[in-house]
Amino acid sequence: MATLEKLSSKDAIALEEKYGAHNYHPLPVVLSKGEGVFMWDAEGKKYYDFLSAYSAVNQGHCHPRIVNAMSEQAKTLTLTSRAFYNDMLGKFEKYATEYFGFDKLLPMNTGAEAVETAIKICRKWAYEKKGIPETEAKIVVFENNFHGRTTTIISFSNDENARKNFGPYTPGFIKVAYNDPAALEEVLKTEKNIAGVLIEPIQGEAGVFRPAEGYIAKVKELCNSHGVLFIADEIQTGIARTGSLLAVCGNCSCEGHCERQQTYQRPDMLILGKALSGGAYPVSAVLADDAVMNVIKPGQHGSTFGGNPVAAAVAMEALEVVRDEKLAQNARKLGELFRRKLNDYIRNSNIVTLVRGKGLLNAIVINDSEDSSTAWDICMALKENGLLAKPTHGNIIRFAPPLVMTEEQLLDCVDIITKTLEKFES
Ligand code: IF1
Repeated sequence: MATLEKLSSKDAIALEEKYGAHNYHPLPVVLSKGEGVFMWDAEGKKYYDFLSAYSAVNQGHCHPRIVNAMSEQAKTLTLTSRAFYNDMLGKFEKYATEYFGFDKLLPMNTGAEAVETAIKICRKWAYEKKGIPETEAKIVVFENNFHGRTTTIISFSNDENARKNFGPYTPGFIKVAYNDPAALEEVLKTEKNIAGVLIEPIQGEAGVFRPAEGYIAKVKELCNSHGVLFIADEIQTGIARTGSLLAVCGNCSCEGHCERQQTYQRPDMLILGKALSGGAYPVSAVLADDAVMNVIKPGQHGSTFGGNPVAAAVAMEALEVVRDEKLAQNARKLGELFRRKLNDYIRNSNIVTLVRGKGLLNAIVINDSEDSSTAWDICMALKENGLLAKPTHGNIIRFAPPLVMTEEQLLDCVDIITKTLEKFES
């Protein structure tokens, strides 16, 4: 079988079924090409992408500038390891730290690795700067969190499917209710040896759950007053997805770092992944200031591929595209339009309960039980009608198109979605 030989959808699925581990339950569509907001299946049928690879492809599929940066760098130098310097990493670190407004960056590859990195830095900081007794540090996390799939990260998940039979679990985490400032305050007041608070500014896997206005500001304030690190996992919400560069930027929709301190809840550690590369390559990172990042010394953390020259070139270009194409502003504008149009529909709907989200990270809740197949059936029908989205939790459908979408395209998609939903009304 030649590597680039084209397979039919049926054959491609059969191969995965037979030779691949069954750790996913994909929608039965086999994609073979992507461009901007569109994807094509193996038979050439065209679809709007309404998932963006879980918000990794914010800049659109195969963005020519990102692909060009990747291929030019791939022809020149791909990997050195960190045993030696490469002439791209420092440029990326300077670019990204200025872009996000932090002193330093630590590069990794996947989101889960960056979360692990932040946990390690937080613990080390707690022992060396805060004087917490060794092995006693605790990190506060939240009910229904999703931060990845390593053994440590699933240790503090409350999704049984993600967790069960993968123990023994890593200790040192305290779970509190999300969107409940009093619960967090209580834990910070009563528990000893808390090192940090790890939070998603909007909970993605939980069904695009957006906390009350002012909640994140309160979390930051509580972290500051108790001397613990405020750690934001913006792997899914970051890089313009929610209508600002970061979800912690609040109301500000400028592209790139700015000093609008009233709405910006600056984290002590910022975790990025996914769209940091526009989906072209696995690139993740942790950003922090010197007082935190400098606890890491040579030999204490790293990765063979982290900070490789292709990743550096791709990430710089991906961030530059976000700024040049004003993707945060576009996500904000189209997100408002999308929710307005869907709310118009929902007013007279029995099948959809509500639409929620921020920017172009949205979800609808289907009026059926969590174990029903309705959301799945709707996604199958959307697929037939040329739009790809995925259910979460049985009764929620996430809608997260690439941010390079035009208003005309979005209205076309709203049309597909509402016409599809109409068929499910009772
Ligand atoms: C899968 C969800 C999205 C994340 C946050 C860290 C990571 C993720 C906030 C880890 C990853 C993914 C992974 C993907 C499904 C997906 C997801 F449905 F589970 F919640 F996006 F919505 N922090 N999210 O959302 O990043 O190691 O995967 O690079 O298939 O597990 P990763």
